[in-house]
Amino acid sequence: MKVYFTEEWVDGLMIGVQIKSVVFTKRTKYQHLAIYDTVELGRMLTLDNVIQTTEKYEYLYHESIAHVPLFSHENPEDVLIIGGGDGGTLREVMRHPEVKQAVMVDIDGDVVEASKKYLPLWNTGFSDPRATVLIEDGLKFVAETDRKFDVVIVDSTDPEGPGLALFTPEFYRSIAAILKPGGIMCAQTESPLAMTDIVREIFSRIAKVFPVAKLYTAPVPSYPGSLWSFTCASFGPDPEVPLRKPDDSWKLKHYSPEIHRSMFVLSPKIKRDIGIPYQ
Ligand code: SPD
Repeated sequence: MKVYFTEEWVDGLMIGVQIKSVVFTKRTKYQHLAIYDTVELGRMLTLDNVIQTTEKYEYLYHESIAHVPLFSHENPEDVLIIGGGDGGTLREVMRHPEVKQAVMVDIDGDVVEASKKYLPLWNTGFSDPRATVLIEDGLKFVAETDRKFDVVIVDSTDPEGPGLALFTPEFYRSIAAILKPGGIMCAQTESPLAMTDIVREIFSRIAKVFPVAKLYTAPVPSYPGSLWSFTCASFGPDPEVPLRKPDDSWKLKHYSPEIHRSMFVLSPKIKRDIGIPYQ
């Protein structure tokens, strides 16, 4: 018998992923966590029945959310990741030799522990001596910390449940306050094809706080719409321009300086739908 995990992407449209086995499940303090082995997507982590990361496609998301802000910053020594409990973003951040300290703040310690144990492809950054993992509320951390960062990456869940607070104007204002001069924020900002109204609202909130706010996209076939957006924002630096390039030894699968620039090229429809004010 074939067993499928299903996720309703939008009203009237569902994705089904055939499951080989259930690796781990837990109702944590915040959400329902599940890790599966699947027929087509390899290992897969879901939270509240929403696919967060899959072995087959995780590189598209994590290389895009990490390397765009890091390569467009002059010297990213101090990096903050809010969310990112599976470890994929931390893994990509730790590839950069410029990074002296990376702090990852995730609200759900169970997600971090399960990822360390069951997601070997994602978890290599956790053991890097430059990395510190804090199990705390990201909204509270950015509002209260005295530390300043060169790059802040918001690798959140969708704007529902525990993730909702990480899309508020208050949160973006707190991030603006903890960026060093020349700093860059990068947030995952949902699907411009499947969730147009939500992306439009999130982008407008970010653009009200930061004078430079640029949306870019990457294909992520396991997420609604199969095209995902990220928004980089700053008080000066242009996130479209890569200042360095990855070492060949990193063996990246998606990111390159050419892809970096191309990710900011948006279709006329996406620009119109989201209200992108630049060419
Ligand atoms: N619809 C799911 C969006 C998930 C975005 N965050 C994924 C976290 C991967 N590190």
